[in-house]
Amino acid sequence: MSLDNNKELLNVDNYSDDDIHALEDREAVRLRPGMYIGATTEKGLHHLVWEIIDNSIDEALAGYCNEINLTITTDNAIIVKDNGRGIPTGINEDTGLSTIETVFTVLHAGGKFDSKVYNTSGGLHGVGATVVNFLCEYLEVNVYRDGNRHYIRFEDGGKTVVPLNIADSGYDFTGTEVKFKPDPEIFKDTTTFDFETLQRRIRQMAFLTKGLKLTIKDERTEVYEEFKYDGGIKEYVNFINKKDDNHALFDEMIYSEGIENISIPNPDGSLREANVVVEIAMNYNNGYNSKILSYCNNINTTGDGTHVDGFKEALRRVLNAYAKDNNLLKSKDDSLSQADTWEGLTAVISIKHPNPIYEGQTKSKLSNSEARKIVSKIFGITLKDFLYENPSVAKIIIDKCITAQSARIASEKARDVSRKGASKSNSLPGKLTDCISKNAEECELFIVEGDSAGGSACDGRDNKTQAILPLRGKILNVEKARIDKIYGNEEIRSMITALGTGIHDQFDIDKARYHKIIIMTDADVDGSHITTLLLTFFYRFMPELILNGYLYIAQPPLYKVTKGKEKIFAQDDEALNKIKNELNGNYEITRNKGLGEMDWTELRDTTMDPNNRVLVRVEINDAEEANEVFTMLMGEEVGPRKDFIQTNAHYVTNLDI
Ligand code: 1YM
Repeated sequence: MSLDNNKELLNVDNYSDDDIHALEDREAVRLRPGMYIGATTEKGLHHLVWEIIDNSIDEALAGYCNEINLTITTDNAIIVKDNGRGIPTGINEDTGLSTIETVFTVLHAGGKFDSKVYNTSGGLHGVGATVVNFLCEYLEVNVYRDGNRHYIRFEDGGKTVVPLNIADSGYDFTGTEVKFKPDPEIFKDTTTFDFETLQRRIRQMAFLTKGLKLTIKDERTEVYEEFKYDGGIKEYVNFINKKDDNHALFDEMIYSEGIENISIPNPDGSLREANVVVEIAMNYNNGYNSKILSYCNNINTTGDGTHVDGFKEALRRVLNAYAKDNNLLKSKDDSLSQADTWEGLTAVISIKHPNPIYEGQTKSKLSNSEARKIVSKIFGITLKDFLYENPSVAKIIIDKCITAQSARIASEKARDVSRKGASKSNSLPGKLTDCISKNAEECELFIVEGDSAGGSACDGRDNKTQAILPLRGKILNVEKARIDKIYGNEEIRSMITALGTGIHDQFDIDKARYHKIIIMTDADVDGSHITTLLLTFFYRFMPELILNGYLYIAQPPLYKVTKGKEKIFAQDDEALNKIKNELNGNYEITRNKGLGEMDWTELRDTTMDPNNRVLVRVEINDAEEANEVFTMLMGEEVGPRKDFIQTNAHYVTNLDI
């Protein structure tokens, strides 16, 4: 739709500057929706819901609302309803429009109508209700206030079709209800909402806002769920722990909350005072992994950042001080390292910050330096008090840390040995067939199941940019092994050295020797198991690799069609059907189970050649989702795991590269 078309809709005699301005905003948003909601993919579609819910959450954080209801209707519209004060119904001085119409039709850059203290919006720019309206087929608002129901309706990307009016009266409650249907002309990929995506985020918001009741109803399937956690993030920690088979080392939850006042700059350069709110819950289980989920303003900071640094700093500092004071360390010099204090740790860190700054490629890492000090101080005091008030629990924690420390020291010795051993020859693992180029950006590492497929891959590769690392048999399950055993594992060691990045706290993405790491396994149960184990390893030890989009899964063709001497490979069922239609009769179809069923030229042409192959990029949008997924993947049932690896679209995206 062009601007000219819209001008026709105005009364040309008396259109005002404001009208023109509103139209320009609408055009700008509809022309480049990605700038406002990230993308017009399924993710962008769901972003619309977060924008509207955020206004309700804000009302809850302000203390006026204790229930939010989300409904997905049978025709894929969304209804969000809250029991807050209701959007004010008067006229806005600046716009001359009603406040309600202003909230939904004026782009408020710079926060003129942004009364929000904390920008809780799902990541991007907190662009709010107006952008949602501009991207919808229709949007209608019911505001219950002063006993009346105030109604307004917009259509065709935010044009007011029913002006604000009092529809009826006699209500004894207040609140806001927004119903909207995304415009399929904008959301070309899909306009179908995913129940699980919405449900997961609703549950997360319920954990992060204690006492707030959130409900979700899917009228397409008649599923209804309620979430309300009076214990807030304490219940979140228990929920995370319940998902795997570890048990808590003690019943007590360590819980810390506090507020600190800071000065933040206004747009005009002056300063204003505002509060940073900190909330942390943690405990330990008998496992080896740490699960630290972090949030800023209810947004999952998957890249962690200064709030998490402050937490880790305080944890190490206070545990060391307590251990020394109570003579619990073997020798006075053997301080616990940060990583020694993480084994079996589950923690949720949630801060509210009036002026958060995010960095990193995915803008998911908090970088405000004062957040580190504030979290470290507030949590440090709580932890110290907790340890002195619960000496028997303190002993359990310190013992756990000391065990981790011994394992670490043992593994460092093992690593030294392997380093010395390696430095005699080339420091790269012997099994690696490296590529010629040293420009990591163009280099690819294929991690291949088995020596024979490894051989074909070596023959079929482009030796300038493609390196091959064959793995023998199954790799260690890092979910179930402790750190010294992991470092001692031959297959894992050769992956670490080939990649060049180091792992854990020594990880450095800039040292990656390849920007594409491609897992290539057979399309059978063993193959998907190996893929799972590798994904788990990368997720636990090098999550940055995934966050930066370096990890891929190769997709060998599923079928081979033979007709006489001719062989044709089909990527999937769709491709197979096409081939069947083209060939008339007299062909044989076999399912391609292993990489070994192709010779090296076939492997090259179908699976390795960048011009032909299909790769799946591994993505993790949300650490909680990933934790859930990995627990499921590591379960005993092969069926769901296999389905997941082959079909899960949330977690992996298909790319034709
Ligand atoms: C389903 C979406 O938008 N609820 C909502 C929004 C507002 C208020 C209450 C509100 C805010 C204030 C005062 C205030 C908004 N008001 C505005 C603005 N639910 C939903 N509930 N009274 C009511 O912040 O002072 C923007 S959002 F700008 F009009 F104040």
